[in-house]
Formats: sequence, C-alpha cells, structure tokens
Amino acid sequence: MPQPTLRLDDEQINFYRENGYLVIDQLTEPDEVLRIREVYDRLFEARVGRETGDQFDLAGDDEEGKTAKLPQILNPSKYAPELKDTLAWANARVVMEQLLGGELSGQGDHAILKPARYGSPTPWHQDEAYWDPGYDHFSLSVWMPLQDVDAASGCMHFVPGSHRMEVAPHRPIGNDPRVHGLEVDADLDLSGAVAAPLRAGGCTIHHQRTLHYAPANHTDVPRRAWIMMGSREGRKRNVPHDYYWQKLWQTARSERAASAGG
Ligand SMILES: O=C(O)CCC(=O)C(=O)O
Repeated sequence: MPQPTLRLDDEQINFYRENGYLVIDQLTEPDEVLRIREVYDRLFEARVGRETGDQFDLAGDDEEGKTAKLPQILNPSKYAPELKDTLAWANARVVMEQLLGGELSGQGDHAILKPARYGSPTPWHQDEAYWDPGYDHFSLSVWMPLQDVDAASGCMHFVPGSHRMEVAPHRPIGNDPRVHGLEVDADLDLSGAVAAPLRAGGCTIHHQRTLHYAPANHTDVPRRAWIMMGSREGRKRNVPHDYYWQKLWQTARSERAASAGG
C-alpha cells in the first residue's frame, strides 16, 4: 500500500471550511493515473455490477439495450480491489481525515463516465439528498479526473458557501421516477457558481451539502471521473429528515439490486 505524500495546510483547510469545496492540483502521479484509467475502462466495458444494480444510467431510464446517458458504477473498488492500493486512495484518506477532523469510519468510491460528445450534464444537486434521512451524516467526496478536464468536457462546478444550507428539495432528473439521478427542485441562486478545471490526477473535494454540477462532455475524449468518499460515523436522528423525493424512485437499478438480494 503506497504511503501518503499529501497533507493540507491551514489555508486549504480554512478555504474548505469557508467554501465547502477545495481544489488540489495533484492527488497522485501521472503514471498511476494511466494505470487507474485502464482499470476504469475495463470495468465499464465489462459492465461489472450491472446485475446487482451497481452499474446503471444515472441520468436515463436505464432500460436494457439503450445507450446510457451517464454511466455510473457504485463501488468500483469492489470489482477491482487494486484501486485501493493506490497513492490516490492513500492521499484521499489523509485529506478526508484532516477535513472531517478524525479517523474515517468508511471509505468508498464510485465512477461517473461522460462518453465523448455524448455524456449528459450532471444537474445541480447536494449529495446528502441521496442518503438515509434518518441520520446526520459527516461525509465528503474527493473527485479525481483521469484526463484533463474543463467546462467543455464536464468539470465540476460549485456554489461557494452552499454547504451551510439545509438540503434543498430534489426530484429525479426530468421529474422521471425511473431515473436514479437527482436534481434540485427549487429556485436557488446559482449566480456565484465557480468552475473547477483540473489536470488529470488533480482533484476537487466537496462537502455532502455543497451544491454542485458538471456540464455535458462536448469534447472528443471521454470524461472519466473516479470519486472517493469518506465518512465519520453518522448520528441517528430523533426526527428523520423528510427527503420525500426518495420515495418517488422506481428504478430498474433498484429492481436489479432487489432480485440480486441487495
Ligand atoms: O462527475 C460528475 O459528473 C458529478 C459528480 C458528483 O456529482 C459527485 O461526485 O458528487
């Protein structure tokens, strides 16, 4: 297991606390990015996790035989454990522990692919809108592109300071309950949003409540993002949040997960 080589300084930690996101120029080395990219492409090509609901179309109805608008894999490291044996994973852990103020109780990952000239936008949302409303969560994401990325290819955009908001109302993308992806369903002020272009192997970090978005990929190169998530133990709430939009979901992904016993 590679030893971590990264530590955030006070300025970076303060920036994250103030803004709910942070940009880091280099999380790992270029040669490791290439190795991760090979694994990443193999997992999507082999459609790993399709039967268990771990691979699906985040922005479409996910019908069998249709080209996915926004292919996603949950827990790619379950299918390729070598992903955990990387400098990126080790550095992400250190950085997440610094920002969450203690040891992680969980570290997971997912992958979102925007195919060349096709991958659709990831609409504005807050990650917590997907999660168990019965808990207070303490979590963040480290988003690493496996090629250079800018607004034309689908880099991350954030609304600074939005991590201090409550979770806004959401709905399935396009108000279609067959779609797993969520979008904000409220008239929010997005005028202060900032784009975060990056070199391959850099990363952005965002808080579970930070409003974020990534445009479609208009370039000739696939936009590959590997996202590592870290959390500290959640706290059970006496009164659960009302994340009513989760009750709307009727997705093929959850049907596949249920028939696979998940
Ligand atoms: O990669 C994307 O398009 C969006 C990523 C995202 O929403 C996330 O990491 O929470």
